[in-house]
Amino acid sequence: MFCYQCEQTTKGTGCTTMGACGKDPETAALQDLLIYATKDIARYAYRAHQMGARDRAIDVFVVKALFSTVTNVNFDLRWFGAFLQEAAIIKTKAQSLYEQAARKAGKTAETFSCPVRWWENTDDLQGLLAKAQDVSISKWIDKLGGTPAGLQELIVYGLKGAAAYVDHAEILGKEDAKLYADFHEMLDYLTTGPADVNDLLAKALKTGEINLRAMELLDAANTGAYGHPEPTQVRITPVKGKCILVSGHDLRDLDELLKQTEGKGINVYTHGEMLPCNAYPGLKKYKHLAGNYGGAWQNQRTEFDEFPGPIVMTTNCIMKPKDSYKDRVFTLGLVGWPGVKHIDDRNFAPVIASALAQPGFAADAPAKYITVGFGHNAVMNAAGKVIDLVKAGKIRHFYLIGGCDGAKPGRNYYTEFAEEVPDDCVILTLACGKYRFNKLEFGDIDGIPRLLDVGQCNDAYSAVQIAVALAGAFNCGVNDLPLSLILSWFEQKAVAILLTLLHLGVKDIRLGPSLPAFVTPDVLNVLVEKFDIKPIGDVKDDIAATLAT
Ligand code: SF4
Ligand code: SF3
Repeated sequence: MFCYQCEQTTKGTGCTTMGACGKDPETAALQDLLIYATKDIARYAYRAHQMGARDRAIDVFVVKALFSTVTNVNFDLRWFGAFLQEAAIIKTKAQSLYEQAARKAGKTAETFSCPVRWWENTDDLQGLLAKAQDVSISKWIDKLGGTPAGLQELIVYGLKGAAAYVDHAEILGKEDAKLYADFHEMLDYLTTGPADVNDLLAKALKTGEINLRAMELLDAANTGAYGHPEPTQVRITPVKGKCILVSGHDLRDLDELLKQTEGKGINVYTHGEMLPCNAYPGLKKYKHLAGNYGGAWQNQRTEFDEFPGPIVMTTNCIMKPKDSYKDRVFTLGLVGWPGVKHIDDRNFAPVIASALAQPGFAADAPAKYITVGFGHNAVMNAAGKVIDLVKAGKIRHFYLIGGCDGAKPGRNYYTEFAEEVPDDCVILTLACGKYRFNKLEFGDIDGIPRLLDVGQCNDAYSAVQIAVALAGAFNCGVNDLPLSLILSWFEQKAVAILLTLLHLGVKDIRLGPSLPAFVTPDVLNVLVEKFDIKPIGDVKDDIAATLAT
């Protein structure tokens, strides 16, 4: 196997014998083959779209396939075997859709050769595994060289991240045919074996634009279904009683669970990236949404062990469950772990039965709260005051300290950075990296909290909206604002967001805790030259540098 798609990749270069995440070589191989299959399917789907023909099943499948290969989503070999069987059916559909559309348009359909005949005998697992060896990323690196291969992967990872957001939006009934077509176009581009560095970089930025629209679509889906997040005090200590913990990112899953548990004497707690759900009017209306339990994903093996009830994993990031709590874990949607129960069609009856059979919390813990819910709508409502405070010199600088969390010790940088931010500066934060500092006391500046939790990783869209609005108010560009971006990455959604920021021309981003293995020194040079992107360094030096500009 060779996988270097996430920040925890072995030795910072690539997982080759077993994933640091727990992904085994066979599952990694089928994930590679599935990505190869989506590219093959996209050749037909893209051309069909161009002639006005689409099949929603193809579009949705490609997005789900991409999302399923994001780090820490699905570790189940059999699942990917089944996915490839479905992919073969989808390929036939896409091909005939394209050929019919071409016939209708009086054109001759192109024919494509595909060296690895992945769609044949998909029920033969060993055969699939053998074919997967021919599409391993290390093969592309050997063939094209590290820089072009890494840039191709950068695009694939950006698409994987964007696919997660498109999938969440689709679940809430929001879709955009053009967005699906753009996924196909980009995947089709990758089948041509592009090696021109400038062209690949331009396409990577285009992937950032695709992700911007994906996040916009999801923002509309989430706020359309559940209202705009509003500043909300969330309890972060448990209360007495039976309980269920929900982790991941999907709002609809939480909503359905809250509906089905209403009146059953079970409290529901959010975990990880579900914390911002407590701020949506359509979700916080449920009295038994009792607050948040625990922190970011990488602490789950301790936190889940101690939680006295079942745990529902809605998206990434699942880790290998300990035997002590494995029978209390339930996966949903695209998440999978071999031997862990999977909930279909959001029928939570088994989860409820498990909650009632578990002890629950014996007593109330001392009450503690944090405030969340500063999405773009809430911040815009306070924009007038914020602008006055900037003009009066009371707010000197804004920091966006956000992104994924992870287990590396270097991530303490983000905690120290937040602690060292001067008192006359405001911190915006988003995604699970915020758990590094969101329980600290930051106070306020004339009533404006110094720590504003914008939401989940996909709410980077909100942060962009806020930055654009501030730039508008000060009649300047986003890069001229007293704003610095201090980002942490872990998986491919963070890659997608980074590409979005670069697409928007945002410069001077500090990125850590380490730089992606798929970005070679050549590519890094270009990024530094064009975007002044830098690795994180010493906290005090970095703060001084940001305040000096
Ligand atoms: Fe390694 Fe990350 Fe790939 Fe897992 S997802 S195999 S940790 S690079
Ligand atoms: Fe976190 Fe997985 Fe990326 Fe949604 S939950 S930001 S790491």
